[in-house]
Amino acid sequence: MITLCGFAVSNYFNIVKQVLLEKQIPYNEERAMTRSKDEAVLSASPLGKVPFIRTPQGPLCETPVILDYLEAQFPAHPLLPDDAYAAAKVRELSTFINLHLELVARELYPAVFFGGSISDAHKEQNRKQLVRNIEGFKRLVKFAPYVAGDSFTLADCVAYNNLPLVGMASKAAFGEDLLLGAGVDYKPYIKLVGERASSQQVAAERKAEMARPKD
Ligand SMILES: N[C@@H](CCC(=O)N[C@@H](CS)C(=O)NCC(=O)O)C(=O)O
Repeated sequence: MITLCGFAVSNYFNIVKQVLLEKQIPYNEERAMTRSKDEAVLSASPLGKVPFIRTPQGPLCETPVILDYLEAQFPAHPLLPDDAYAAAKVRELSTFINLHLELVARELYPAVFFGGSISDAHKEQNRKQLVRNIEGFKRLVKFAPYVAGDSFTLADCVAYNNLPLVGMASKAAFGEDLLLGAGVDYKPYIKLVGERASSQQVAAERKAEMARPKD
Protein backbone atom coordinates (compact mmCIF):
# COMPACT_ATOMS: atom_id res chain seq x y z
CA MET A 1 0.00 0.00 0.00
CA ILE A 2 1.18 3.53 -0.78
CA THR A 3 1.14 6.12 2.02
CA LEU A 4 0.86 9.71 0.88
CA CYS A 5 2.50 12.07 3.38
CA GLY A 6 1.92 15.80 3.69
CA PHE A 7 -1.17 17.95 4.09
CA ALA A 8 -4.08 18.77 1.82
CA VAL A 9 -3.41 22.50 1.34
CA SER A 10 -0.12 21.78 -0.44
CA ASN A 11 -0.55 21.97 -4.21
CA TYR A 12 2.21 19.39 -4.71
CA PHE A 13 0.55 17.01 -2.24
CA ASN A 14 -2.71 17.48 -4.15
CA ILE A 15 -1.05 16.72 -7.50
CA VAL A 16 0.11 13.35 -6.16
CA LYS A 17 -3.27 12.71 -4.54
CA GLN A 18 -5.08 13.44 -7.79
CA VAL A 19 -2.81 11.02 -9.65
CA LEU A 20 -3.46 8.31 -7.04
CA LEU A 21 -7.21 8.87 -7.39
CA GLU A 22 -7.19 8.99 -11.20
CA LYS A 23 -5.15 5.80 -11.37
CA GLN A 24 -7.36 4.16 -8.73
CA ILE A 25 -4.32 3.23 -6.64
CA PRO A 26 -5.27 2.33 -3.05
CA TYR A 27 -3.47 4.62 -0.59
CA ASN A 28 -3.63 5.95 2.90
CA GLU A 29 -2.51 9.31 4.24
CA GLU A 30 -0.04 10.33 6.91
CA ARG A 31 -0.17 13.92 8.05
CA ALA A 32 3.24 15.63 7.80
CA MET A 33 3.84 19.36 7.96
CA THR A 34 6.73 21.18 6.28
CA ARG A 35 10.09 21.77 7.96
CA SER A 36 9.64 18.92 10.36
CA LYS A 37 12.67 18.01 12.48
CA ASP A 38 11.26 14.55 12.95
CA GLU A 39 13.70 11.84 11.85
CA ALA A 40 10.80 9.80 10.42
CA VAL A 41 10.08 12.71 8.03
CA LEU A 42 13.69 13.73 7.26
CA SER A 43 14.71 10.17 6.46
CA ALA A 44 12.00 10.19 3.76
CA SER A 45 12.21 13.82 2.64
CA PRO A 46 15.63 15.23 3.58
CA LEU A 47 14.56 18.89 3.33
CA GLY A 48 11.28 18.26 5.12
CA LYS A 49 9.32 19.19 2.01
CA VAL A 50 5.96 17.63 1.23
CA PRO A 51 4.72 15.51 -0.33
CA PHE A 52 6.62 12.32 0.03
CA ILE A 53 5.34 8.78 -0.17
CA ARG A 54 6.08 5.56 1.60
CA THR A 55 6.13 2.48 -0.63
CA PRO A 56 6.61 -1.18 0.36
CA GLN A 57 10.24 -0.73 -0.82
CA GLY A 58 10.92 2.55 0.99
CA PRO A 59 10.23 6.29 0.83
CA LEU A 60 10.33 8.66 -2.16
CA CYS A 61 10.25 12.44 -2.37
CA GLU A 62 10.08 15.05 -5.18
CA THR A 63 6.71 15.15 -6.91
CA PRO A 64 7.81 14.45 -10.52
CA VAL A 65 9.81 11.43 -9.32
CA ILE A 66 6.81 10.18 -7.35
CA LEU A 67 4.60 10.57 -10.43
CA ASP A 68 7.08 8.64 -12.60
CA TYR A 69 7.22 5.87 -10.01
CA LEU A 70 3.42 5.61 -9.76
CA GLU A 71 3.08 5.48 -13.54
CA ALA A 72 5.71 2.73 -13.83
CA GLN A 73 4.57 0.70 -10.83
CA PHE A 74 0.83 0.97 -11.54
CA PRO A 75 0.40 0.88 -15.34
CA ALA A 76 -3.42 0.53 -15.19
CA HIS A 77 -5.36 3.75 -15.93
CA PRO A 78 -2.33 5.35 -17.63
CA LEU A 79 -1.80 9.09 -17.39
CA LEU A 80 0.95 9.11 -20.02
CA PRO A 81 0.62 8.14 -23.69
CA ASP A 82 2.29 4.90 -24.86
CA ASP A 83 4.36 6.70 -27.47
CA ALA A 84 7.71 7.80 -25.99
CA TYR A 85 7.72 11.21 -27.66
CA ALA A 86 4.09 11.95 -26.75
CA ALA A 87 4.83 10.91 -23.15
CA ALA A 88 7.90 13.18 -23.08
CA LYS A 89 5.75 16.09 -24.33
CA VAL A 90 3.37 15.55 -21.40
CA ARG A 91 6.34 15.55 -19.00
CA GLU A 92 7.77 18.62 -20.71
CA LEU A 93 4.54 20.54 -20.13
CA SER A 94 4.31 19.35 -16.50
CA THR A 95 7.92 20.40 -15.89
CA PHE A 96 7.35 23.76 -17.54
CA ILE A 97 4.32 24.48 -15.34
CA ASN A 98 6.13 23.40 -12.17
CA LEU A 99 9.44 25.16 -12.84
CA HIS A 100 8.59 28.21 -14.91
CA LEU A 101 5.12 29.15 -13.63
CA GLU A 102 4.49 27.74 -10.14
CA LEU A 103 8.03 28.00 -8.79
CA VAL A 104 8.27 31.62 -9.95
CA ALA A 105 4.82 32.54 -8.57
CA ARG A 106 5.82 30.77 -5.33
CA GLU A 107 8.23 33.65 -4.57
CA LEU A 108 5.08 35.77 -4.10
CA TYR A 109 3.28 33.41 -1.68
CA PRO A 110 4.86 34.65 1.58
CA ALA A 111 3.76 38.20 0.78
CA VAL A 112 0.36 37.52 -0.75
CA PHE A 113 -0.87 34.51 1.25
CA PHE A 114 1.04 34.59 4.56
CA GLY A 115 1.35 38.25 5.52
CA GLY A 116 5.07 38.49 4.68
CA SER A 117 6.72 41.13 2.56
CA ILE A 118 8.54 41.40 -0.75
CA SER A 119 10.66 44.31 -1.98
CA ASP A 120 9.41 46.38 -4.92
CA ALA A 121 12.51 45.37 -6.91
CA HIS A 122 11.94 41.65 -6.27
CA LYS A 123 8.26 42.05 -7.13
CA GLU A 124 9.02 43.79 -10.41
CA GLN A 125 11.64 41.23 -11.34
CA ASN A 126 9.12 38.48 -10.53
CA ARG A 127 6.46 40.10 -12.70
CA LYS A 128 8.84 40.32 -15.67
CA GLN A 129 9.85 36.69 -15.25
CA LEU A 130 6.25 35.50 -15.01
CA VAL A 131 5.20 37.52 -18.07
CA ARG A 132 8.05 36.02 -20.08
CA ASN A 133 7.38 32.48 -18.86
CA ILE A 134 3.64 32.72 -19.53
CA GLU A 135 4.46 33.64 -23.14
CA GLY A 136 6.53 30.44 -23.27
CA PHE A 137 3.71 28.43 -21.70
CA LYS A 138 1.34 29.64 -24.44
CA ARG A 139 3.57 27.95 -27.00
CA LEU A 140 3.25 24.57 -25.27
CA VAL A 141 -0.26 24.41 -23.82
CA LYS A 142 -3.12 23.09 -25.93
CA PHE A 143 -6.38 23.35 -23.93
CA ALA A 144 -7.84 20.91 -26.50
CA PRO A 145 -9.62 20.48 -24.12
CA TYR A 146 -6.83 19.16 -21.83
CA VAL A 147 -3.51 20.91 -21.43
CA ALA A 148 -1.54 18.40 -23.52
CA GLY A 149 -4.29 17.63 -26.05
CA ASP A 150 -7.42 15.51 -26.26
CA SER A 151 -6.69 13.15 -23.32
CA PHE A 152 -6.48 13.75 -19.59
CA THR A 153 -2.83 13.22 -18.55
CA LEU A 154 -0.39 13.78 -15.70
CA ALA A 155 0.03 17.33 -16.99
CA ASP A 156 -3.61 18.02 -16.10
CA CYS A 157 -3.02 16.96 -12.50
CA VAL A 158 -0.15 19.48 -12.45
CA ALA A 159 -2.03 22.24 -14.29
CA TYR A 160 -5.27 21.88 -12.32
CA ASN A 161 -3.48 22.24 -8.98
CA ASN A 162 -1.05 24.96 -10.07
CA LEU A 163 -2.61 27.36 -12.58
CA PRO A 164 -5.20 28.83 -10.17
CA LEU A 165 -2.41 29.55 -7.66
CA VAL A 166 -0.35 31.35 -10.32
CA GLY A 167 -3.44 33.37 -11.24
CA MET A 168 -4.37 34.20 -7.63
CA ALA A 169 -0.83 35.09 -6.54
CA SER A 170 -0.24 37.37 -9.51
CA LYS A 171 -3.63 39.03 -9.06
CA ALA A 172 -2.88 39.65 -5.37
CA ALA A 173 0.65 40.94 -6.06
CA PHE A 174 0.12 42.95 -9.24
CA GLY A 175 -3.63 43.67 -9.31
CA GLU A 176 -3.85 41.55 -12.45
CA ASP A 177 -4.05 37.83 -13.04
CA LEU A 178 -1.05 37.58 -15.38
CA LEU A 179 -2.34 34.39 -17.01
CA LEU A 180 -5.64 36.03 -17.97
CA GLY A 181 -3.77 39.24 -18.84
CA ALA A 182 -1.69 37.28 -21.35
CA GLY A 183 -4.84 35.80 -22.90
CA VAL A 184 -4.54 32.40 -21.18
CA ASP A 185 -8.21 31.85 -20.38
CA TYR A 186 -7.67 28.89 -18.06
CA LYS A 187 -10.96 29.27 -16.14
CA PRO A 188 -13.17 27.09 -18.44
CA TYR A 189 -10.44 24.44 -18.32
CA ILE A 190 -10.41 24.51 -14.50
CA LYS A 191 -14.20 24.18 -14.55
CA LEU A 192 -13.99 21.18 -16.90
CA VAL A 193 -11.33 19.37 -14.85
CA GLY A 194 -13.09 20.45 -11.66
CA GLU A 195 -16.03 18.23 -12.63
CA ARG A 196 -13.93 15.08 -12.27
CA ALA A 197 -14.45 12.99 -9.13
CA SER A 198 -10.72 13.24 -8.34
CA SER A 199 -10.83 17.06 -8.45
CA GLN A 200 -13.89 17.15 -6.22
CA GLN A 201 -12.26 14.93 -3.63
CA VAL A 202 -9.05 17.01 -3.71
CA ALA A 203 -11.06 20.24 -3.33
CA ALA A 204 -13.23 18.88 -0.49
CA GLU A 205 -10.19 17.64 1.43
CA ARG A 206 -8.33 20.92 0.87
CA LYS A 207 -11.34 22.83 2.22
CA ALA A 208 -11.53 20.57 5.28
CA GLU A 209 -7.79 21.05 5.91
CA MET A 210 -8.13 24.84 5.65
CA ALA A 211 -10.96 24.78 8.19
CA ARG A 212 -8.95 22.62 10.59
CA PRO A 213 -7.78 24.37 13.78
CA LYS A 214 -4.00 25.00 13.76
CA ASP A 215 -1.92 22.39 15.67
N1 LIG B 1 10.43 20.05 -5.41
C1 LIG B 1 9.42 19.62 -4.47
C2 LIG B 1 8.68 20.84 -3.98
C3 LIG B 1 7.67 20.52 -2.90
C4 LIG B 1 7.38 21.75 -2.07
O1 LIG B 1 8.01 22.83 -2.20
N2 LIG B 1 6.42 21.60 -1.18
C5 LIG B 1 6.11 22.69 -0.29
C6 LIG B 1 4.66 22.58 0.19
S1 LIG B 1 3.54 22.94 -1.12
C7 LIG B 1 7.02 22.59 0.90
O2 LIG B 1 7.28 21.51 1.39
N3 LIG B 1 7.53 23.76 1.37
C8 LIG B 1 8.38 23.83 2.52
C9 LIG B 1 9.81 24.14 2.19
O3 LIG B 1 10.12 24.43 1.00
O4 LIG B 1 10.62 24.11 3.10
C10 LIG B 1 8.46 18.64 -5.13
O5 LIG B 1 8.42 18.63 -6.38
O6 LIG B 1 7.79 17.85 -4.45
